[in-house]
Amino acid sequence: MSEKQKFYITTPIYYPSGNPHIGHCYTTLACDCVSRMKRMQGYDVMFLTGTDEHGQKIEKKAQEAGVTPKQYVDEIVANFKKLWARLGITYDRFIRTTDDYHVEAVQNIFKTLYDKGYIYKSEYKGKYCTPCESFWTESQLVDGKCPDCGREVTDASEEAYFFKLSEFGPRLKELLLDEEKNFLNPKTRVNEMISNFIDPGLQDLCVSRTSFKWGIPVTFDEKHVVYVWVDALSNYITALGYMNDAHNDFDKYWPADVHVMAKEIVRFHSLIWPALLMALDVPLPKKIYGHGWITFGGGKMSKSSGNVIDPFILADRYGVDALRYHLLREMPYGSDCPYNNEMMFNRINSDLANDLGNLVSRTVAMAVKYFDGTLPVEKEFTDADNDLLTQLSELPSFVEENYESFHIADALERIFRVIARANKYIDENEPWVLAKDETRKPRLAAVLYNLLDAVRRCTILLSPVMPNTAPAIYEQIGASEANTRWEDASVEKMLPADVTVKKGPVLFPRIDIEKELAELEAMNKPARQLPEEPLKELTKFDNFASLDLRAVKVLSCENVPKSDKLLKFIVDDGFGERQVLSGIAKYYKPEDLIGKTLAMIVNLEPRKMMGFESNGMIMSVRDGDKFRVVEFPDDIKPGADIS
Ligand code: ME8
Repeated sequence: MSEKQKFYITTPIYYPSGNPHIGHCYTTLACDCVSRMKRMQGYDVMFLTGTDEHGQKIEKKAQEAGVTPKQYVDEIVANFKKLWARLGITYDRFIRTTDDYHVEAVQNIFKTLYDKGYIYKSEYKGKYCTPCESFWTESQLVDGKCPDCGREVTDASEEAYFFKLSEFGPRLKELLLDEEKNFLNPKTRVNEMISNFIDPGLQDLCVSRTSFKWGIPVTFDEKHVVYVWVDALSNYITALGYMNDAHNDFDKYWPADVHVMAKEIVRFHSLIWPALLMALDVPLPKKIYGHGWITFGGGKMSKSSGNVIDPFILADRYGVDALRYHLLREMPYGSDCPYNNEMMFNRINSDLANDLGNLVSRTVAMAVKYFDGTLPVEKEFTDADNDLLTQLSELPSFVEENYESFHIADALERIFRVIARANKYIDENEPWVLAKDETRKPRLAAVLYNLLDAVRRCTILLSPVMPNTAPAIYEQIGASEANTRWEDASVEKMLPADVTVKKGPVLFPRIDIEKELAELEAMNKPARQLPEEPLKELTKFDNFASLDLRAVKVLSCENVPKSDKLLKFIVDDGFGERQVLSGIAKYYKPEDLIGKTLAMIVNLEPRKMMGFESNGMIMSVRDGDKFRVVEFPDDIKPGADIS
């Protein structure tokens, strides 16, 4: 390449509403793999990642934590950066949407769209929950009620700015259907976008909010903040200096070569984002890739399911490259993939320890054993080498195409097929038999040389995925910088004819699966909770006998107004109905307790709480920092005494 070609690749900017997990790792690793390959190919790469820090959700989380939104995100952003450093992510730029230059640029973008007539002021109509101060759409409601608190909602409207998304339907459809551009991948997502969104008719998009503060203010109407997706999507150009002075490489890197993300946000990237760019008269990104999800036990990740999936722990225990390899190898193109530790251990044992690790250690060990580590120059190559060599020569272009189009798992699968072929080549050629016959030494040297060169070529292609392992392998097989550039994977017999190998540590120790699973599970168990109070002093039986403990049935249960602690019950105690209060509103929804049979002290003196009389006490048991009611099976009759 005379002048370096540029390559601009982005991950989504992640919400720092919680710490990063394995799902965030996948996208970032996929982008890292492609960036590393492109750099090796001589491209001038800009790999952008970052964090999307505004919005109501983060405002709320910060409030709950008792800190400012900025304090809240600062801590989590630091964890994202720490994780990317731990995983060897080679991003070139990290954007935070709270960075001043981004804020200024988004304000400029919003104003430009307003001045051009693409943004206009109107009324936002929706369902409003007054206590939550939230607008909901019809489809977000649960049983017609607020999805957050379950209360009634009312029709309401508020002043808001709208983006004329509806104007862009035809141009967006043309873009998505353009075979040559091949804009949105995988192809299946094109149909989804067209039939679910474009064909039914795109609605104008509400692009400002007044119900919360944590966002970028609209400069010409300060009670509004910019809708978080307009703020977020703009990062891909503001990070390069679009409408700001902090950077100066917009002309150099834009349009992006590829935006990478998971499927749930493809809609924002393939409809709203191009429409915003069209309105701004900015060229469109070249490609969008929406991969599937890493799923955890059929959906949500769960600490109690025995799946330690803290990426820091996995990287520390099994190595960064093993984790990188596993995630990239397992995720099929465009579809979902479950994560569990056992799958990872099997993958490490079979591919990395058995196939790759053994190939390297056996080959190096034989070169040491039969030739003291340095191969003789005289070699006898034969037709028996051809199959391995053909497979090796077909490999680089396949891997390049598949990495670049994010069929990373397919590329890795193919590399490991060739590694398996090399292992078979050892068995076919039986070096241990050749070694017994002095006249076969040139053949033995050729076999070992072919193996070392196969390892060299495969390792180059693996290096974007396993950047720490590659140099360790090069050292063992006597490869150097001069024969491990990207293009060297396509060149046969590049190792010196008298190559010298060097035994090294085991690349991937085998994992004792049962033992590891047990250890991870033990790490997951919460430490035993010590009782908060010491045991009380001994007491007389009569004291206990004076308490009237009964099973009671809950007839009704509701929240006490203005109290976030108390629930008000009407219970059947077997003799009649009574009202009782209990401070367990944080742990139960009232409706979940109705009909249950609970344990209660029924002869406590009445007591008033928040204006209501409580006649007795419902018994609960501590569960960590929560309380759970003591329940009996349904067939226990109300009034049954507890002794
Ligand atoms: O959506 N499997 O941020 P986010 C695979 N701020 N990928 C996963 C994943 C999983 N289980 N979980 C997360 C946002 N991801 C917006 C983006 S961009 C202008 C604004 C990855 O923190 C995947 O890339 O919810 C997904 O699209 C992204 O994290 C969502 O991150």
